[in-house]
Amino acid sequence: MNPPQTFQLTQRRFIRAPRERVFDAFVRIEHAREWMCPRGMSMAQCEFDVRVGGSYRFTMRARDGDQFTVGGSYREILRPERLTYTWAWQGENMPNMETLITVAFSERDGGTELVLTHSGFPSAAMCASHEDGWNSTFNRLCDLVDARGQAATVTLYGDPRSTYVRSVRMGLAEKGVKYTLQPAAPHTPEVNALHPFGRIPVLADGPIHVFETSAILRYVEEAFPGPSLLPGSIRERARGEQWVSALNAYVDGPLVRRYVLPYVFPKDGKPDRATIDAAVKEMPALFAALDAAYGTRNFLAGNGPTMADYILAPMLFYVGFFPEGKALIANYPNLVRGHAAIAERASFKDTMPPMGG
Ligand SMILES: N[C@@H](CCC(=O)N[C@@H](CS)C(=O)NCC(=O)O)C(=O)O
Repeated sequence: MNPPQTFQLTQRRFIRAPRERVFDAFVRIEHAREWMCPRGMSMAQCEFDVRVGGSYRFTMRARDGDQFTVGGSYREILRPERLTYTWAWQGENMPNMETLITVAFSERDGGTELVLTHSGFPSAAMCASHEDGWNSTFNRLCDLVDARGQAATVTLYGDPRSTYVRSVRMGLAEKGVKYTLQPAAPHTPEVNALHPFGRIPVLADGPIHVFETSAILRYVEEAFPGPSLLPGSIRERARGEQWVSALNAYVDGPLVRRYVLPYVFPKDGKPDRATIDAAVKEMPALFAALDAAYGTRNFLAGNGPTMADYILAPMLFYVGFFPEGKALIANYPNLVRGHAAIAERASFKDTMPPMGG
């Protein structure tokens, strides 16, 4: 009888750190507990007996308290070239299977090329379900051993003059996430390859790509520790979500696409007056809605700045540069006060778009 078919995944990562350092990150418990689980999780408990035949076991804990325990035994320990160990999820609701992991470490371009082979999955779906977990886990390994830390894995593609790019930059700054800003214009081959509609921003976290500002900010919120980008209560989170959606659907169009952009990119040397004038007519109702949303607070939702504020602030910043927008905003004191509160923050000041040119 033929043995049952099994499936395997292979991942390659170039890591800017010496091979010994990368190898040790797998076998030294004090290093492993810093990275050996996907982003947004922590190592709750960890035991390593690193010798051939020795066993290991560790528990990953998600933010919501869910725990996942994995264990196995070491088959081969060849520092710094190769490590082989078994991997089995434990607990009642986990798949009952023992898989095998081989990690090969080779020196390349002053760093290490790591090749992970995770084999023995009983189904293609089970195999595929481990892909993102390893991607995210290796991002953390890079954060730990690459001298550039998170900036080695987190890249934001976009133009720093874009309102939405700035919103993400503000969220990253508020969260304390280091990143590389990769200048990229909409609808270029580079962006089209990452975003099906060719828009900016796109966030890359190693091989993981996320597009759409609100999705990116959510990813940043859940993947990284640091101050929350969301309000604390269910009601306020819904309020924040409501404003994120409304800003994208009803506010960005008239304020940015049909008011700011015709000034910034005049057609035939002249701003398109008809489009601008029509957008100006929409402004009082928009500003009144936002003013009411602020009420006596300085934020659109909750008691501190959140995603909705990071999406609105870059839009208002540009509107205030042009005469009609500037004059109209001044009639809405809560809006003025709320914007002034965000404009005070380092995340706003440090992401000023380059002007002119
Ligand atoms: N809904 C998208 C909007 C992104 C967007 O429109 N970005 C602008 C730059 S601020 C862009 O890529 N514009 C190109 C275009 O409109 O085709 C998001 O939330 O990220």
